[in-house]
Amino acid sequence: MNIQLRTLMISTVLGLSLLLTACGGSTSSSAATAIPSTGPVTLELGSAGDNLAFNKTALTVFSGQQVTIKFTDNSTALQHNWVLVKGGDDLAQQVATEGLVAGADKNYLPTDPANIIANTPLSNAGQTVETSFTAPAPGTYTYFCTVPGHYPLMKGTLTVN
Ligand SMILES: [Cu+2]
Repeated sequence: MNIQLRTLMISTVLGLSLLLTACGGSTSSSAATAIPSTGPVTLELGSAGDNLAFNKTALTVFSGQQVTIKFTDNSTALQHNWVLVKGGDDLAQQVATEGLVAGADKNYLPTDPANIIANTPLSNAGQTVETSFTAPAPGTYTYFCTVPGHYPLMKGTLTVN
């Protein structure tokens, strides 16, 4: 094969691949937004001592990821829980009010769990409680404590990428 023919073949192949790259724009952008393959994750947080606050107010996971939350009640006398709702602060306020109406017998959780993605049981002082769930669609979600008077002080944001 002479050099001229080789050069011609190489430039033809290069030209073709450039053409394919240009046409493949939509393909490469959808690949960039694909869900990363990530394994199960355990996230630990607690109450900020005796304060009505979590010691972590921001958590991040990937959509579709299997998530376990371990919540430790670092207070000396307070009950808490960790509740994740399918929305932001407005929905958290609604669920907190419904939980207050439901009362301690229902762990301060609404009878209808439609707005709740996950929740731990109530914790007593010094106790660690947990819950597992599959991370929902990308977005931001409020987690908070439904023990009366703790919301809106005791809350945080779960970011799902
Ligand atoms: Cu609380």
